[in-house]
Amino acid sequence: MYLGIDSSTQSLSGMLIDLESGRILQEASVNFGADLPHYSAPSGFIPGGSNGEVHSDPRMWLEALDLMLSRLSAQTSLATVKAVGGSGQQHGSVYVDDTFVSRLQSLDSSGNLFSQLSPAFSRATSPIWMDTSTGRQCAEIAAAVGGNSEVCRITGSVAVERFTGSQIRKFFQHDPAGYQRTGRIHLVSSFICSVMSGCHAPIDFGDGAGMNLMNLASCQWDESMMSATAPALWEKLPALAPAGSLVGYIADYFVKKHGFAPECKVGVFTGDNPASLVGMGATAPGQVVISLGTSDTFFAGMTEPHTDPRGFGHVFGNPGGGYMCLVCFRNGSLAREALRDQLGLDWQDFEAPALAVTPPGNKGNLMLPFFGPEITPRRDFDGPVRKGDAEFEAGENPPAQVRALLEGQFLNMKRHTDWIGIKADCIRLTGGASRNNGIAQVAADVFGAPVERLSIANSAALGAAILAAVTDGCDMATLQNMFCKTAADSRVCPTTGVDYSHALCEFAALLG
Ligand code: ADP
Ligand code: XUL
Repeated sequence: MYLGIDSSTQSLSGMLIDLESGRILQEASVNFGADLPHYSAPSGFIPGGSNGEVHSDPRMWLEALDLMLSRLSAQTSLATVKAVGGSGQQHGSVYVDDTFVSRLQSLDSSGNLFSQLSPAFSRATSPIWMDTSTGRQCAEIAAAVGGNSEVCRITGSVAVERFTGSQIRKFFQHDPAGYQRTGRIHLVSSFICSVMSGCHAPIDFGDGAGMNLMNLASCQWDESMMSATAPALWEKLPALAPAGSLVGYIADYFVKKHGFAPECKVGVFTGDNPASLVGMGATAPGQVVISLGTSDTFFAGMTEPHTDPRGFGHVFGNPGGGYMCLVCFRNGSLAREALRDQLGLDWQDFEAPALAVTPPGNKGNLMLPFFGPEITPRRDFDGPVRKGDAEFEAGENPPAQVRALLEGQFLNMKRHTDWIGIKADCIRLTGGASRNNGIAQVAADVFGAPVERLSIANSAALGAAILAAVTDGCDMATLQNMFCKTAADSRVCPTTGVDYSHALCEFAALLG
């Protein structure tokens, strides 16, 4: 039995897989908004941050970890779990002082994680990937290393607001004493892994590449990027290690509290997107994945690291070896939810009547589908921009609004992934919104390719569980053949005769 843990934006989930039967044994999930309402973070982050700041409370992640493991162990004994692997929302960072490891090692299993570990936080809240507040710090970092093309050459991405480097620089500038007090800066992934293993865990090359600090060619922290970011940073960053590396054995707290065996291994955790690449069986180059979670992402394995000339896409380490490309869109599920709620609809209404009564192309009604700041392209929007007939532009005609939002999201995705140069024969779809057949149909139509979904929906947690087994000596490709099967009736083919090339030009013109 292997356990995968995914700590994502809106929830923390666990998945137990069994290699003998090739099946999932159990899943458990904690939704931050619904299960932990006392953090006042209905979508997993603290609302109302100023100037684009988006933070989460790391105590919430700890409380969720205990709760998820209690739920899982109430259903299945965890005593035969041979290894734990994991993934976390990318870029988010957790700041701890020098007492962190001693606190980890003296955890009392009659208490809980969040109250015993919270005194170790040297920054009370954690900036997450939705944060767009560090434009100034990005410009300073890029200037210090000779421009964004140099940052991109070294790290695989230009200096990006949500990436950890500019967030660290902002903390150093705004709270130098807090920065000084910080002994280690973890990513969400390496933070949860540290808690599970009772020591400072390393960061893998998939998540490490999302920091603007790792040299993509050498997979080492880059001297010039670190000195452009903040002083003495090399003392505060965890080690780097390939995916599948062993970090250690599970901490005694989890043995006593949740019933793990002391010999249960803990593998290095990775980012949710690299884990999803594993869980979608897409680590080998050629297979494109679209994930429709809180963020919408488009990613694929890559042999050589070529970068996005527009500067919006990224190259990360691929847990299967080599590289992966990734483009992330901030207005994903939360934009779909905003429109759904504005129109008083539910998800079923998206499929029918909305998409059923409107034709592909939406009679020329087009939307820039941004309900807040967007990162691809990087723009601050206050709300969607509509272009079409008078009724549509006035926000009326709900079915046309729904279709315009979805077509706009996929047209924007198509436009900003053209640099990758993969013409996919078939696209694999995952994430919460992928179960919606109407949304899947719009994706197939806009990309002009069939889409399919896997029988296991939570691909990040599945990828994390597969990586746990890899840590224990299993072969990744064999496990992917076993678990990453497409669901029987999940394939959606593009509608005959539909062509979005004109709409794509119109969309690009509207975007400007
Ligand atoms: P994350 O891992 O980023 O926290 P998930 O991949 O779990 O997010 O996706 C959660 C989102 O999926 C929810 O915010 C919700 O908007 C969306 N979702 C869930 N079910 C549906 C559905 N049937 N149709 C469209 N969207 C859905
Ligand atoms: C990727 C990104 C998001 C987060 C949260 O660059 O910012 O996809 O990983 O899912």
